[in-house]
Amino acid sequence: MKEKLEQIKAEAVAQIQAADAPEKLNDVRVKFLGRKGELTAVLKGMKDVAPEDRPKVGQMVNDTRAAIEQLLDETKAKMEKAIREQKMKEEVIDVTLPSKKNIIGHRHPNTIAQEEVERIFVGMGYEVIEGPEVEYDEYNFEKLNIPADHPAKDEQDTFYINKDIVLRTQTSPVQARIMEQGNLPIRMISPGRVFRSDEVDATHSPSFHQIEGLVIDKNISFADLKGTLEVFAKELFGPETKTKFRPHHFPFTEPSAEVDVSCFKCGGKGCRFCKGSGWIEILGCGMVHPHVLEMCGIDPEVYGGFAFGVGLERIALLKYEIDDMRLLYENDIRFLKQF
Ligand code: 2U9
Repeated sequence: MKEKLEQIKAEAVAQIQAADAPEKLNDVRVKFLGRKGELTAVLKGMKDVAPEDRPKVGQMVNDTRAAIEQLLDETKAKMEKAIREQKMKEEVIDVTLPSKKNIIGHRHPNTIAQEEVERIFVGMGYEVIEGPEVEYDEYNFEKLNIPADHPAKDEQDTFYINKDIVLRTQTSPVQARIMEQGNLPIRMISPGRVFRSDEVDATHSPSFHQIEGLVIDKNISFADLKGTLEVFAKELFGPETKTKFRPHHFPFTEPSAEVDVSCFKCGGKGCRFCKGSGWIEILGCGMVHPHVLEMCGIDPEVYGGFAFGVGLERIALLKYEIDDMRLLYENDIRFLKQF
């Protein structure tokens, strides 16, 4: 019996040592210790053992079972540890590798230019106020001193929704609405999309963007307008920039002017960029017409103010030396990424 048990134990040990996976160990466990296993078969044969030898044989069987069980447990633990270590090695995370990049697009040159203009005026104490793109004719034209028979109202220049409602042709109606609210003084800019029935070419589009500014207070003079726009031009195009105010006409301002800046490419000597003149036109401006003040509920005897308007695309084209406005609307990421 003793030999038989030793033989079983040796066989089990050999098979445990040969096992190369936890499942194989389980097979060995079933084969030797299971209900139909070899050791159980020995126990069942106890009835043939002389009663006086039974405790001794029983002890031997238990010792053999314990030894096999212990070896199985130890080998299983070793095996699982090795597997875990191997896995840790294979799954190692290199935290120094660059992370996956999200494709997040790029800010549009118009947006960059708008934020730059906003930064400059907010720095001078202006509020940024936006308004509706679809407007009453009354606010877009009438209150801005553009009466029914004015050529600016021409059907060919304006998108009409019906006879009273238009796609705004300028952002001035936003300012007319703020004036009507009557909280004075006013120091505001209104950026936004405007619409005019223009053919598309290198410098025109039926939809473009403006930023208009308005200041209403007591004792505002043309000197305030000049000083403000000189600061603006220097901030936008550099401290060496000179400004030139040329008389002009707008229905909503009197007197009115167009403003040129010295060419920031050649410094004013004349080059291809400024078409040899040394100057580049950037905006229109003027003192708010008394009639506009009156129509918006402000007493022109007490209050006065100035206003100005810039085309955002024009600023973007100049600042980033883009020679065709259509590039701004194609949204080709290869183009946009350059700014
Ligand atoms: C109110 C009163 C007056 C806004 C002004 C201009 C001059 C101007 C153009 C620039 C290029 C339009 O985008 S553009 O084509 N604008 O020259 N805009 S004064 O005057 C106002 C605005 C609101 C109540």
